[in-house]
Amino acid sequence: MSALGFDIGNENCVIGAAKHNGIDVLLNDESKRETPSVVSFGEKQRFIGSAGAASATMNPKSTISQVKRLIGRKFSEPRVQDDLKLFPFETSEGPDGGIVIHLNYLKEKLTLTPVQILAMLLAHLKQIAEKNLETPISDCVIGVPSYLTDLQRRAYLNAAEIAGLKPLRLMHDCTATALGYGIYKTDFPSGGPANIVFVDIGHCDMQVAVASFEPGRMKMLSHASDRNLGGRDFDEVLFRYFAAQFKERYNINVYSNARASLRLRASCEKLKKVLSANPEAPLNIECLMEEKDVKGFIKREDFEKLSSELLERISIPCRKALLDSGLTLEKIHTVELVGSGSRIPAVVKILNSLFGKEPSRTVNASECVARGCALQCAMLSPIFRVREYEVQDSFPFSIGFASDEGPICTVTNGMLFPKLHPFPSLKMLTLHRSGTFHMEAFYINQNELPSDVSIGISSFTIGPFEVPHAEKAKIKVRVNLNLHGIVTIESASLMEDSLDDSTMKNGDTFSDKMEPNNLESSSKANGPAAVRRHDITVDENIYGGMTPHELSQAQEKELQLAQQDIVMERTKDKKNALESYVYEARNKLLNTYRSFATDSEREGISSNLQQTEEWLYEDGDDESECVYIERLEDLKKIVDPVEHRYKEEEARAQTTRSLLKC
Ligand code: ATP
Ligand code: K
Ligand code: MG
Repeated sequence: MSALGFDIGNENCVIGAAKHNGIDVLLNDESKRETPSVVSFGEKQRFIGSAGAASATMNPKSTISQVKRLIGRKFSEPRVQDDLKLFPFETSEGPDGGIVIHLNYLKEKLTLTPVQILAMLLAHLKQIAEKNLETPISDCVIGVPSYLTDLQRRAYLNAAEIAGLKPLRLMHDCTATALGYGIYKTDFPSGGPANIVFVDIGHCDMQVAVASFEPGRMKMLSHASDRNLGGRDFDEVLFRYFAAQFKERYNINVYSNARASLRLRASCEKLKKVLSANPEAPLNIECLMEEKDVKGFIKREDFEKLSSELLERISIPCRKALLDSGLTLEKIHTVELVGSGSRIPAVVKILNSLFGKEPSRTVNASECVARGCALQCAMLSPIFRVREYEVQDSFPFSIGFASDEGPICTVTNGMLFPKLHPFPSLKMLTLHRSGTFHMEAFYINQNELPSDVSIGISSFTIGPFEVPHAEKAKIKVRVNLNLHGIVTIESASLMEDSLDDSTMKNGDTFSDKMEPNNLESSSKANGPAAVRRHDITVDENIYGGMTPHELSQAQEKELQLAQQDIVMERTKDKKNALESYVYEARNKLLNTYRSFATDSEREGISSNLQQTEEWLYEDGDDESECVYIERLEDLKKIVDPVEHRYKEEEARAQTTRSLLKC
């Protein structure tokens, strides 16, 4: 058994694994610590991760990257549309308003959702981990951006389920980073908590969090983010600059050509990295399009000028996180910079002036999320013993509840979990109802949410139930903002409470409006022994997402696609086996087997080997597994007798040698 942590970045994924002596980052098939977040559909099989990235330029229309941008989102969202314009693959609106990806695969039309693509990535990471650790894996913790909505969190869980993984927690990226940072650190300043700001700038987004550390525990004070600001936006600045330049200078329209766009974007990214270390950088692409070689050049200061709007936006979530943490700048001990997008010198400069101190880079910027998640997984798993350490996260959006008859607790407008409420968190609602009723979970404040997110989360039907001797019964509803940051009604029960009955008989009026004292904490959930409770059915209706039927269909599809990949891998193996057999047999026939075959046997075998070799390069280049197996069997039939004679002779010689030794 092991405990895994996954960082699913928009560009790269990282796998952390808790072992008994610490956390390791696992290497992929190419011995790399980062695995590209890419799924590519080849002619007959999928290529995922590094192999997917390798086939991206050859197959732009059937290569899906940046799926993180699309998970749990609506096709019609303006920002989604902006992204889709940049992606070479084809998409459309799904029946539920979600995104559907269209592919041609195995001579058929294939439609997939972003959740299914994420599942493929997760399954690939799972496979890498299983190969590394030589054991089946299901327990994991997956890092997620703090700005994810309820629906998006559910989408991550769906993807994990399709991939055969069991996430013990979806963990906010910055919380994972903070956990890894704090748990073994001993050199915090004395006298009060150490407050650290974490700034993570990745490929597509930036997240900022303020965490406070004390011996044995940490607490997330605030989360803020810009889900549309990351390294790729700086690439885009360069892309637009050079596309315009090339239009003028070479008369080519890069936008009209998917492959050329892809190549120019990739070159701009490289150029950007060069500019992080050098004051200027050249750009050269051979045969970009219309058989034209292109050349360009840019100075760092010009790049910074072109990026000024982006650079200004960096400070917005930083200010917000600081404000929400309730701390002043003087109370901030350190600013820790993570995520590879933060390597741009101008970004560091801005943070430096904003916080009034040089940001540190003591955390491993590309691995911290995966490591923190692995650590959390080990802490949650019963088979690992990790030092006692308390992690208290906070939720970035306010969540409220309403029922048929208005908001629960009118005083607070239905607020159940105010912004930055610690979670996981259980709340007990006490309502008085006479029959089946409905409740609704929603985000209270549109302003806290990323743009385009609607406030509705889910609705619940609670009932039916019998009301004994009274018009209204006391109903207790347990609401859980769970470890994943997903809000659910965990249970509802009818309370047969003698005390309530008596007050009712006294003619008291009952209100289901929540008064503050009706908001009990979970510890008071078990009432006095006199109370009898009966469970009531709760029917949950989530606004969007997958139905159980769709989920099982997706699981089936994934199995089928995975099986196809396995068959193709095996076919390659069998073809390779046949190929090496041909070379080996030819070699042996000339050497070790030489005196054990008759002339005609040798001739027969030779010509057969020759034929097979030619066949392999021509008609047999792309055959099915069993054809290669048969072909190999056929060859073996004529080579085996010779080999047999040779082995017999070898054995005889061996016996003679050992007899002589005696
Ligand atoms: P996200 O967190 O947004 O989902 P991710 O975790 O995959 O994405 P990272 O691996 O943290 O992203 O960062 C990738 C980004 O960092 C890319 O945009 C890449 O171009 C950029 N990057 C990497 N190295 C440098 C560098 N030396 N200078 C500037 N940018 C860099
Ligand atoms: K990453
Ligand atoms: Mg990241």
